[in-house]
Amino acid sequence: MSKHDLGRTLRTAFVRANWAFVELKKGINDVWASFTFTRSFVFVSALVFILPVISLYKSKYTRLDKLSSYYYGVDLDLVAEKRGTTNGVISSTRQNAVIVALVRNSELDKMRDSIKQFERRFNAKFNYPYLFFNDEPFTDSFKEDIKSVTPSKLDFITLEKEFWEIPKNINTTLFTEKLAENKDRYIYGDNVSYRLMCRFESMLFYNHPSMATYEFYWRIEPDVDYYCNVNYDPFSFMKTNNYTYGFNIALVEIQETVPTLWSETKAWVRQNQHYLPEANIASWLLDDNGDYNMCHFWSNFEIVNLNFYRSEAYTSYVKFLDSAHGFFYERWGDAPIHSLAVSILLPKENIFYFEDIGYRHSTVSVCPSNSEMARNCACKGRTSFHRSVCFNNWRDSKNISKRKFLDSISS
Ligand SMILES: Nc1nc2c(ncn2[C@@H]2O[C@H](COP(=O)(O)OP(=O)(O)OP(=O)(O)O)[C@@H](O)[C@H]2O)c(=O)[nH]1
Ligand SMILES: [Mg+2]
Repeated sequence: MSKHDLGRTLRTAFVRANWAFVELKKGINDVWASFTFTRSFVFVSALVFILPVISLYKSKYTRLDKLSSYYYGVDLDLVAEKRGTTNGVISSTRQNAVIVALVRNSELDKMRDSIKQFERRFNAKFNYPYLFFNDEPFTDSFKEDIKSVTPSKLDFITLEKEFWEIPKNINTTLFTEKLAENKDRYIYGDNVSYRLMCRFESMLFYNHPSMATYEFYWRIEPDVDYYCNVNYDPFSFMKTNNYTYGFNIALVEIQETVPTLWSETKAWVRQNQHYLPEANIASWLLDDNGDYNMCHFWSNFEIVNLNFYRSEAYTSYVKFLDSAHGFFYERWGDAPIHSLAVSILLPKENIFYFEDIGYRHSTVSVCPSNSEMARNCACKGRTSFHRSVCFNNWRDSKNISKRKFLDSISS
């Protein structure tokens, strides 16, 4: 219906309603009844005019949500408004940032799907470059296929041996025994490449020469979903607000994979107290006895200022862990290691929870619980992991002083 037709219909409706009102009122003689009739009439008329306006307002978002699968983003970005950027206007300040995936050739289809969603939801508006790591050379078809879904700059890196090898000081016999022992105890219990992946993600990737020029990175993986339009630049947002680490899911690690991670971490802290800030947010990772409660930021999604990983403190921590051999004799994951380091070496103010970036990995998905944010997302009907014990720990946690932290881990 054109604006002109709509105006004419409304005028006609108004004249007819007026006529009906006058005619009906003629039949009412009692003054009080006449007053009540007038009041009811005004009320009903108001509803008749207001309801369509409300529904138009609501359907605007529903329509936009549907349309957003065809267009890159929505016009009105409520999250960006919250974040202090103006409506749909994309900040011109680009960061030195890169999207990074470690991936196998065999995961091409799933990687392509992740990139397609990532482009549609975010990167088509910003064109940040991608960097793909692999322990084997990428096939031509992998490269061509990925090129076909994004115009952004792409780097395909075959990892040199030093980024993907079992260190010389790992005792082969003991390692074989440990793999056999852990085979049925937990997922990837005897998987060697999974351990190399965790070591690479914990302590190597950010120092690869191909990463040297980048200050920020956003980790992506094959077989993930991005539910929300991200119409602002999270890298700029982090830079402006002095955030070092960004996450969107927090959950519990399998205890059997990290039996000595906490005792090694405590040993490092005791020897390296000079690296600790005056206050940190380790409280969310500690139980009542000062032991590690297994919570962690799920690192398959993370947006990080790489200066943190490249810092003297973090480097010292992961080298210490590496020399304790837990990547191999146990199965330490990069998620608990990143989380322990970030939470011990930073206060809460430097860590950001990206509630607005709805996401799925494996069987766990998150959607904004904030209804304004959810309007940017195709999340309807999905269950969300927001209420996990670990997330609640994080939400309710407060910084503790360096002294209190050291006291709490002294036993
Ligand atoms: N090139 C390469 N990539 C790997 C290897 N192992 C894991 N990856 C990648 O590293 C990332 C994490 O590995 P996943 O197997 O997904 O590990 P996960 O997320 O802990 O486990 P899932 O819950 O099973 O997904 C993914 O992007 C994988 O594609 C490997 O041996 N070679
Ligand atoms: Mg995965």
